[in-house]
Amino acid sequence: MIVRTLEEAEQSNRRVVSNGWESTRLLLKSDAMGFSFHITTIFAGADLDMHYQNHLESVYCISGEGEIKDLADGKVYPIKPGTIYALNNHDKHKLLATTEMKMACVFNPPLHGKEVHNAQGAYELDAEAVQ
Ligand code: 9YT
Repeated sequence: MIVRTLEEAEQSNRRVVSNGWESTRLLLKSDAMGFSFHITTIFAGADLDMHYQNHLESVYCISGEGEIKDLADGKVYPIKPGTIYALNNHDKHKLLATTEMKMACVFNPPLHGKEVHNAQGAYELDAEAVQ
């Protein structure tokens, strides 16, 4: 069994800070669960273009407000606490944070730990792992 707290993980190398967001990766590939699980903060005003070509991701909004735009058809969906979106088609998307947003994110396949977005807004499959 694996038991961790967000508080302790935030003090470790499981926390990654990037442009417009920070993410604490509570479960990673090395935990052998078949997915990774992260608590991510999107900073207020962030405008992120992403395209997870190598991963499926689902994102549940815990707090804060914003919107997600499907860049394939231009549809915009509001995000508020209780909203989940799933990028089941590796959907190219834009995430806008009206306020700071706390999100619970699940990735399949699981992340290694150090991933940040490449020029296409994707994560590479062979990123550096953390312990
Ligand atoms: C919602 C989203 O994709 N934010 C970017 C960070 C990502 N969720 C992560 O690495 O935890």
